[in-house]
Amino acid sequence: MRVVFVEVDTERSWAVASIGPGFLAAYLREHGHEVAFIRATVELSDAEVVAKVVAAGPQLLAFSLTTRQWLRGAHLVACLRADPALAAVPVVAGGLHPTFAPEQVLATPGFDYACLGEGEEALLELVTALEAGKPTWRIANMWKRDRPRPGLRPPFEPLDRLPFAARDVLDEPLGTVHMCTQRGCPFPCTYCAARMYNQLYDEAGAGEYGRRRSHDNVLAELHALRAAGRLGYVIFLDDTFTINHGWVREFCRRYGEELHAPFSLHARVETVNEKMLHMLAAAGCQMITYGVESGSERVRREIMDRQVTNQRFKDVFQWTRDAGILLTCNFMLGLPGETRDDLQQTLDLAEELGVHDFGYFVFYPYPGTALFKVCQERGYLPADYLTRPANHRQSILTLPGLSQDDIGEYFDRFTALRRRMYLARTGTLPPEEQHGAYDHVDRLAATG
Ligand code: B12
Ligand code: SF4
Repeated sequence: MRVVFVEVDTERSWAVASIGPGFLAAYLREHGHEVAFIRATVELSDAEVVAKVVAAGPQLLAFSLTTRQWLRGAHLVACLRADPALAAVPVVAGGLHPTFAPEQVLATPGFDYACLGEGEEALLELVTALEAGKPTWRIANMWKRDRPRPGLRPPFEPLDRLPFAARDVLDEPLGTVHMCTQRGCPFPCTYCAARMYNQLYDEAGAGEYGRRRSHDNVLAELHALRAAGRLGYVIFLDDTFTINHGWVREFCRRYGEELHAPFSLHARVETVNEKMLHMLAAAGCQMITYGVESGSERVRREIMDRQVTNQRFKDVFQWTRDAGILLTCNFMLGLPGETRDDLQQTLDLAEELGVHDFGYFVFYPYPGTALFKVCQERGYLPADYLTRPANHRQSILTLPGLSQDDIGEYFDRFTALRRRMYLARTGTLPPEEQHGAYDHVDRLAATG
């Protein structure tokens, strides 16, 4: 069967497409199916997207959707299904949004199946059943419209049995490779949708979601990429790369000896120490992104379920710099229970930490998360939240302690801080290049 994955870009194209389809496409190809990939970039009109998809000749259309991609994704599905050439082509959606808002997805015209959780085996089973003309409503993880919710199959194990990701579907710039070595995160952050996979599988009694690939398997993929002339810079996308110190130690030893390509990763400050940071640097680590999220210890403790102190951030950031690794971090603004004073503390900490760069996002309550429930129960969420954009620049919430203007003001103050940091870095450049850096900051602020 010929499956066409459509990547839905929203305000801008990210440097990598959705990762899930990279795994799914490789798995389908391994089992003899054809896969094509189309990126619906923001420049493309609806008609152009439809024309590209029709030309790709799909027998099944597949969408991977975050909540942010949902609105345009639903719109494009309606446009695609309105075309006579595609009216009878079934549509399946998977990823974070369909997993945690499946009822909404299946109630939306054009969607036939919502995949809950991991998709490799479920999608293969769906494709096989469609091809054979067999019933498709009893496939674990694959919820068919107007049918009962299916059960969950156990997480795929071992991850080493999965084929390496299909790079054409990831649409990476040549030389940069994105790698996933683990699935699942055990931490309890209340705003995070990623950790909800663990909870989903736990509650369904389907098994332990957290798994990691072996060193042999990860390195074999990287060696293959080097042999193909693709290995320039490696971005490890894992939620918390540094979770298991034994795994990281062995990784650093082997990666440093065998590959030593520059790489970046995400970490939590609680999971690193000075020694590990030096090991990572020696192996080729050039940049680490840490989640700071708030400068208010009260907000982190009482609202986010994160017990870490501000001092820990300062210490770990210093150790990271001492190891010669660049730093970036992320902040959130506008959580339920936050005040202007908390936002000021976040801005102050951002300034004090003096990182290479940072991201800052207006809080959006993702379906399935603990903070989504808080917002719903306390009436902060508007009734029509499902039709409002999740753009991370404007809050959709009505909060007692913070107005939209307060959040907007602090969003702008973060943009101004980022401009100042860029200026400090580019101050010695000619004025036109400094303006280029300003434009970059403003573009990011305008597109989230
Ligand atoms: C890598 C990553 C990115 C990458 C790639 C995006 C992507 N969707 O893969 C980039 C940098 C582009 C990115 C950007 C953003 N991201 Co991001 N990202 C991640 C991260 C860290 C890992 C994703 C990943 O690689 N997973 C590994 C793969 C194998 O798992 P998977 O994607 O879940 O796919 C499996 C199943 O879901 C399913 N599946 C997935 N798609 C499909 C499709 C079909 C047809 C089927 C059948 C099954 C299926 O099968 C897959 C294989 O088993 C996740 C956290 C996480 N752990 O999920 C956040 C995460 C997905 N991102 C998130 C967010 C908020 C964003 C941004 C909005 C941030 C921003 N600044 O605005 C943007 C939005 C991007 C967009 N296009 O809309 C949220 C999404 C929450 C939500 N409910 O929507 C997450 C969960 C982080 C979090 N902690 O909450 N992100
Ligand atoms: S550590 Fe990161 S991925 Fe894990 S639950 Fe917290 S925010 Fe989510």
